[in-house]
Amino acid sequence: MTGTPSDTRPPARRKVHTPSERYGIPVPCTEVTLSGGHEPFRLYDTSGPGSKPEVGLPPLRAAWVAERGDVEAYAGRGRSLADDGRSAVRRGEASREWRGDRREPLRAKESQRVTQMAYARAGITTKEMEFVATRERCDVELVRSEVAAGRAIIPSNVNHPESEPMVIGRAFLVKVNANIGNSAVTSSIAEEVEKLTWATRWGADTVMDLSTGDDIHTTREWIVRNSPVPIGTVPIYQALEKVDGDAARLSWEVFRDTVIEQCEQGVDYMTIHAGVLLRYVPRTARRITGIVSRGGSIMAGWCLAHHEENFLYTHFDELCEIFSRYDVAFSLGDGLRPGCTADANDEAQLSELRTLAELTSRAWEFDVQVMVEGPGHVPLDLVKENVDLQQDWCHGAPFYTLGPLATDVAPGYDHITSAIGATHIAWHGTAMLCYVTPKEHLGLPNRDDVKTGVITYKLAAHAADVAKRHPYARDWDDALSRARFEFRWEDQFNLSLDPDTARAFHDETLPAEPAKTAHFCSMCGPKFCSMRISQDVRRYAAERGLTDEVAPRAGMDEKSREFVELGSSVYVTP
Ligand code: IRN
Ligand code: FE2
Repeated sequence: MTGTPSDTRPPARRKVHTPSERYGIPVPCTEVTLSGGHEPFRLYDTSGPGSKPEVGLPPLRAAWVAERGDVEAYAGRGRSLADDGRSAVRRGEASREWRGDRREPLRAKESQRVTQMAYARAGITTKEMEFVATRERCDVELVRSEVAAGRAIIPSNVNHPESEPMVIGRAFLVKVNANIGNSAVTSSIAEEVEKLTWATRWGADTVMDLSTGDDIHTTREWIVRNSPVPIGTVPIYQALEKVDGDAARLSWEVFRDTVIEQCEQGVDYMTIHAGVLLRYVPRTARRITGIVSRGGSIMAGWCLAHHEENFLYTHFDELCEIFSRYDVAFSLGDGLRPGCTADANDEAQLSELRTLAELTSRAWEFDVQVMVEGPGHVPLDLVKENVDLQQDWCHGAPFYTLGPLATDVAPGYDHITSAIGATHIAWHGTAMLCYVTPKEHLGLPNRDDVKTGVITYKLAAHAADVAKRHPYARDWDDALSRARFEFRWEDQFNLSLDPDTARAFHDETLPAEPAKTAHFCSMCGPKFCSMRISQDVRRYAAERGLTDEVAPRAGMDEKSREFVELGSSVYVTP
């Protein structure tokens, strides 16, 4: 594995590359070397090649974008808008050489649409699609046709050549997004890059930079240049900073310029709360928790202050034009999502969803890729209805849900309350899950919270993949189960989602090296290990040429004879 200083993965896990079928593109994965003559096992890998933060990652896709011949470099506006970087300089971070914004941004040549959807619909199989098919171990035609139909997206801004393509769609592995980002109160740029690297190391498939406060532009530049996964943002947050936090002063123009600035930097998808219509706002009045979406409340505030329709809705076609020139995907925001189980699936939420469905179709007219955001807080019995309605109304566009939390009573454990809902919703067809950390509703996640959130969501996503009978998912489970049954402890650790924790827990009670090959662990001890006993049963059967089915009976008959012959009795004489 590429070595960041914090990288403690054992050498039994290493990055290898599988060449893609047609173009021979090297596609990374983690290879786990197994003991006992077992074939190595390959895991999906999101960690990227590793980078020095001040240099950034190599531009893997730059040549692919260039050779299509449909983009041009131009003098972008990002640079002039980058003056918020000055406070980073004041904080002493300028000593790190900042590469960002020196490159000229790319955009589509006049009247071209450079989206993966446009190519897919034209019958073109891009290198991005091929990369994705190799990663997912599926036919590239499945990728192309799902993207063409709008049922899957490959977020891939032409200005984020550092990203390793990935696909979001219900026909593919369920993906996990991790949110990072500083707030006005805490955390530096370097810390945010570190969180990005940390999140992708544990398997985050995309990362959203939700920075607010100072240095939004500079922070994002560092994040995009160092990110091997697609980056998402909520541009209304930065637009609000530009008008000093006064939602009423927002305008389409300020918002549009912010979006273009972020398109030029390479943001791959953007949350746009265009479904919060003026007439829907009163429908939230009787809720317990009103509007909990930040973007949603900003837009609701604007609509009420001006008594006008949401400018994201009225200017939606212009946004589509812009997105189609960079290949930025919409993540249609659920600004009216429920913030508690009592508010789930109410009229406000479903009205917005109907509008998001209308906007999905409009974006597709521009060949712009779309996913639709979903709740929030939903009791388990209402989870399936959410997916079914979204899939039906939005013509199969990928669903991207936040949790949902299945109950509201466990602050401090909301990664778990939400993973319960997330597993169900992913099983029923959600394509990507937005993680929730233990700090949800309480504070800004630190490094440990990011890891806990990612691992918790990876297991929710994987449980859904297993339930959806994704062949790769079961293979992984089976490889680990075999290792467990055969007491290949190291293999078990190395195949697990979090080898460090698995190993540490085991070593807490049995730290000695021989315990790594022992046929028991400290949970049941050597005498009561069910796996050891069933191995004995199998050995007994094999030695006597019995099938597994009759072995226990025959074994017991023999044992009982031995027992009786020894003169033992279970009866206690009175
Ligand atoms: C995902 C699904 N529904 C909401 N999300 C995410 O919530 C969204 O992508 C963003 O990362 C985060 C905050 O969104 P609001 O609160 O501005 O809606
Ligand atoms: Fe919440």
